[in-house]
Amino acid sequence: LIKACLFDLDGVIVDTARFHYIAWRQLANDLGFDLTEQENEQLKGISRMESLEIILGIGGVELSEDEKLSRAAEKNTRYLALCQQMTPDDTLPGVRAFLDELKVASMGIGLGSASKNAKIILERIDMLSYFQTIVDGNRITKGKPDPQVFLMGADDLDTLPENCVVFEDAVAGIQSAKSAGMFAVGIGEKSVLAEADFVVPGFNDFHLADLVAASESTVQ
Ligand code: G16
Ligand code: MG
Repeated sequence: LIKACLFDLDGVIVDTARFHYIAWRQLANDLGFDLTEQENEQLKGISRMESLEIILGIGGVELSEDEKLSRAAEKNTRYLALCQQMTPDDTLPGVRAFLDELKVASMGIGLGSASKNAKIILERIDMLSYFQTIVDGNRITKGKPDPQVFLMGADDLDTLPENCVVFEDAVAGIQSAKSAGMFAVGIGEKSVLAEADFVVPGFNDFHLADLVAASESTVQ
């Protein structure tokens, strides 16, 4: 029985993933190498400092701890400048309608994001009021694929993990949802999100009835 839905932010509610990529790629370029779109895929859902470590590994570059902090801060400044262009129209197609359906059905609604900028972004796209709880990068101590982010969300909503559904676009996020014991809906491509219980390309033409049908037909 589904009682609550927990949403990832980047790539699920809003397409900030492309801004993260632009800002990380610029950082890589500044250090003298490139970051491909495919390499960027492994950064999705991963915290800022962990992402930086992965990128430095790709480029074979070593930095001091101070330099890492200042490069990460620089990346975030660039990222937030790009996010300034966003408006409520940048909410991904079908998301608002789906959340309206959940509200009508009295479902719990929570956010589970690795981002420290989650609230700023939700405000920009005028979506903050939908969420009864926000678990973001400022609250968690263990990032995805650890289940902490979604377990905290379920707890905030007084809902058992088995009654929660997670919507995720990242491999690490699907793993996090599955280790939390939740039904995981992948947003994106089946080939990438193979560990999800169910995959849809997006929320367009996706309704609560489709979710219920999918969760009932999947043996967990
Ligand atoms: C997001 C992105 C990641 C990003 C992380 C931290 O997670 O997918 O690429 O590195 O947040 O973001 P920030 O630098 O804003 O704190 P999610 O979980 O919302 O997909
Ligand atoms: Mg994401």
